[in-house]
Amino acid sequence: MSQSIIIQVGQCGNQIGCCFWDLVLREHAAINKDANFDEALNSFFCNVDCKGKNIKLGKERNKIVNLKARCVLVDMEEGVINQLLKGSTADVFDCKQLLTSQSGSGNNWAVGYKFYGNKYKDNLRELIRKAVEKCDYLQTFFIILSMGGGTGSGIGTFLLSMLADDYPDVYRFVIPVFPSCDDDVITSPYNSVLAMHPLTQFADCVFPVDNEALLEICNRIASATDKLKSCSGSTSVRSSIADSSRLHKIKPFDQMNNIVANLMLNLTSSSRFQGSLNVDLNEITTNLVPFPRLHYITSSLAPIYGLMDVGIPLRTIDNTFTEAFSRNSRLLSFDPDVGTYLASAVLLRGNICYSDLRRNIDKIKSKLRFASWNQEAWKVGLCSVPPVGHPYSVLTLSNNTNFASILKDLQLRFDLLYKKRAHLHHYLNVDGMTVDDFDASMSSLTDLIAEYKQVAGSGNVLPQFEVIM
Ligand SMILES: Nc1nc2c(ncn2[C@@H]2O[C@H](COP(=O)(O)OP(=O)(O)O)[C@@H](O)[C@H]2O)c(=O)[nH]1
Ligand SMILES: [Mg+2]
Repeated sequence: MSQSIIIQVGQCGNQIGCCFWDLVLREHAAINKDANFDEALNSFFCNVDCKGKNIKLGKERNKIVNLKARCVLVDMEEGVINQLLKGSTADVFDCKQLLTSQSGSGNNWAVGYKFYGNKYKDNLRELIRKAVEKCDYLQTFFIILSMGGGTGSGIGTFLLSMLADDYPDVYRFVIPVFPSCDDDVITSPYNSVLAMHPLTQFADCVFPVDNEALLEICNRIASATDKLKSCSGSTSVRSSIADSSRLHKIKPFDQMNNIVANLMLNLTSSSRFQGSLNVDLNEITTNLVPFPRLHYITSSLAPIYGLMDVGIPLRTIDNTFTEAFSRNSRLLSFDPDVGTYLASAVLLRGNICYSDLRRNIDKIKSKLRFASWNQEAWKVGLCSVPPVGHPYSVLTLSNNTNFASILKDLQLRFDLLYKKRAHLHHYLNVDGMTVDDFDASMSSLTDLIAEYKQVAGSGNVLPQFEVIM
């Protein structure tokens, strides 16, 4: 089995990454009762002896000595990573695999990309090299970041361009959190548009989520849990995230991050476990990305379980399917029904028979509009290992042209600031940052929106791509 390295950048990237490692460890602990270091673990973890030396997976099964996550932690302040190093998953992080600084990027993409990117490029390259050295067959880098801040969006996309240069044959998957309209960062439209440029140029696949959709899901989970509690006669709990956070001593973003971590868990289950119809990560790119720049894959997930919904009754496979395709399960707030599906995938986990799968796909397929030149654009994956605590799960992945609506919103919000040149001086004060960076990023975004429009309609113009001879 191949290996992946997770690069978590900035506050959001590190907090989601931490949730992912927690869930992955739980999942493997539930399955791997003998505590053997096996192929499944090897894909995301190293096994390290008491002197810190890497024990390679041999022909003989090895006992687990110390599991270390195949990851690199980057933040330009110390607080978040220091918290991770005190948390319940602290042992899984290798202290030599992190880079922090003191003052942060001040919600400014230019500080992240241009200033810190340049300052720390050798350190970053060295960290990545060390993580790569521990792999036998590295297939994918995952980068987790937020688009709205400065470090994740800036250094995260700097790293992406560096990986494209240094490891052109290794897939680059990005999980970005897009800002919502009422985002807490005023400069988030600038940061997001500037980050979109390298994301479109250098990523193989991007799986965008947004905080608006994640928060809505959390609110629904909380009110469903309340209903269950009041039905069963226990003390009623008010359905607010703040309340549930207090009750369960969780931080405000924890539940939302848990959902993103579940997306990653399901996305990577086939590369960690066996299945009758396994979909490897390279197949996702081949099947879901018909044109290189149009590589934004939206997702929905069922059952969506945060930290609160223990006790929600188990669903049948048909219910799980219906739930996965409902608007309530989308991890990005946009409407795919308005757009055209360029390709779609359903990744299932659990003991599901093929006829159940076919029946459900046929039922749903007739309701979705696919591109005329690709009516059969369905990819199906079946991983036999179910998620912990549930018999099945369904992850849907879609390349839908209405992703352009998210981009248009970003464009509008960017324009409002940019027309007045508001906040611009903070960016232009950073060495190497010019107005050209803004204009090039905006023009790349405008082109991307136009390309989605072209493939959605019957236009003859093909999306941009380079053919390397
Ligand atoms: N879902 C989620 N969003 C976050 C988290 N932390 C920050 N954000 C969002 O990310 C954006 C700010 O980025 P942040 O990651 O704090 O900046 P950075 O540290 O400079 O990369 C804002 O839109 C925040 O609402 C998190 O843990 N989870
Ligand atoms: Mg930060």
